[in-house]
Amino acid sequence: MRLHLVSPTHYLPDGALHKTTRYWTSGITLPYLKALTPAPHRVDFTDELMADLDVARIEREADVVGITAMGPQIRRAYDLADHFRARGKKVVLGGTWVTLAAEESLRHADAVVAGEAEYVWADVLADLEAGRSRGIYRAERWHDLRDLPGIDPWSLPLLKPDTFRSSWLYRMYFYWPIQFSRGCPHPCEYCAVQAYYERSYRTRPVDDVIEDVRRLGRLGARRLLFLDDNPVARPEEAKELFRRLIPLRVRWVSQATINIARDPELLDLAARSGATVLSIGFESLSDASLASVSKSFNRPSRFAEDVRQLRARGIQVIALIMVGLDGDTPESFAATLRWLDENKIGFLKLFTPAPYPGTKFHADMLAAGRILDDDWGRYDYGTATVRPLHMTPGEMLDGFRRIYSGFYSVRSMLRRFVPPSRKRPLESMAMLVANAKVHRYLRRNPEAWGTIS
Ligand code: B12
Ligand code: SF4
Repeated sequence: MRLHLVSPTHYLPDGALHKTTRYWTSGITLPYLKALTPAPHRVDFTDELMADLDVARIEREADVVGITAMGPQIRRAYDLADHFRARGKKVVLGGTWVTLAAEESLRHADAVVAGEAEYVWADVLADLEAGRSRGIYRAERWHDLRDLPGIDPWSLPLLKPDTFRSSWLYRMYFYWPIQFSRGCPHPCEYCAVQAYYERSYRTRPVDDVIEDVRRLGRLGARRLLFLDDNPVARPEEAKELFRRLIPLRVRWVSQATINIARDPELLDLAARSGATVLSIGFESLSDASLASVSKSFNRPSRFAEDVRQLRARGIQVIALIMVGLDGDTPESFAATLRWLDENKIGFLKLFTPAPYPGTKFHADMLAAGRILDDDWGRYDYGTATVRPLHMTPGEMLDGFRRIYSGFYSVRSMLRRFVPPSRKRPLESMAMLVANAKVHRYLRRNPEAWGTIS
């Protein structure tokens, strides 16, 4: 059969499709599914974020359309699924959102892959080819992550291969995705990752990851992005990886919990192995807010020292902060902005609480009658989708915009980047440039607060 795999983009408020011409990294879902697809099926794919979907060609050539989706993209995913099914294509949906809303997704598809595809994808395709479907396919066990099929790195959907070969600037800009672990053992109630993986956690054999890094190195790729949600959940395994990375002289960025800053050996190894930027889910400076979503392990009283430890090793911090949780009041916003400034946070992503389906947070908010909007297309982290406890939705959004515009103001940038970090001044400059770009982007696109990535 001929397959076309799609990662949709999301709709803008005016109904147009969000597009970009350049992106600094790429997910691997589509090339990875291609690598997983057994012969003799043939696979093409499109990431709609940067490329337009050739709908007429897919209608003409494809037998099966496979669609993944994250967050608000799900609305476009359902629209595309309905469109292609109406034209006689077999449609399969999969990915995090679909897994946690499998019954709903099946209303738009011939088959749904709930959870990992490794053990079920071949069966799905065999069934569709034979003209049948079991509906929702769910593997009986997690994959052990050994010997994962290798993707064709040049086919990464958001990479510009020619530009990578010809431009040193682009080589500094693009981070090649790799994966060390899947899942997360923590209980944060709003988090789709722990819900999808049922709080399980696995790492790949370090040898396999190192082989991926060497392979990328042979292409000239020295800047890497871990797609992991929490690569340090098992510190001893992470330390082994970091030790093995040191001689390879790469630079890497990742998400991680703040726990990385509380284990000096782990943090030293991370820095020595090339960690330059870490996205950390601080979520809130309020203990009550953190407790309300079961993230008390974060402990705000330690944050300033944690950030100091990271910065002392030349690691820039991207802070992920939720605005309007149950311990927050309208007074929380100014305090949050002050903290971000004082601790010289490198980059900021704010999130209004978004009750993603399948999470405990969603069930709780539904039971409490606090869900304000059930249009999935608006679950973009910049919309009031739940009623906050100690402020109005309007006050929450106002605070959200105030923190963002304060943080990306020229005054805050000067406070945070002058004088530049003496460790890794180049990375510090790159972060300043990223701040300046957001500053400009938000001035030109005042509606885009919810979509900074
Ligand atoms: C890279 C990435 C991005 C990149 C994507 C770039 C691109 N287009 O390539 C960027 C930064 C742009 C991004 C953006 C967002 N992202 Co994102 N992203 C990821 C990340 C880190 C890795 C994805 C990946 O490549 N995984 C590796 C592959 C192999 O795993 P996988 O996708 O899960 O696929 C496996 C299975 O799920 C299954 N599968 C998946 N899709 C399909 C489809 C079919 C047909 C089949 C059969 C199987 C299948 O098969 C695979 C093998 O088992 C994930 C977290 C993660 N660890 O996965 C978050 C994640 C997917 N993102 C998420 C979110 C919420 C977002 C945003 C909404 C955040 C925001 N700031 O607004 C935006 C959405 C964009 C938008 N506004 O429209 C959530 C999704 C939650 C949910 N319930 O939908 C995740 C899980 C992160 C999280 N911590 O919650 N993201
Ligand atoms: S630590 Fe991060 S990835 Fe893990 S459950 Fe909490 S929010 Fe999710």
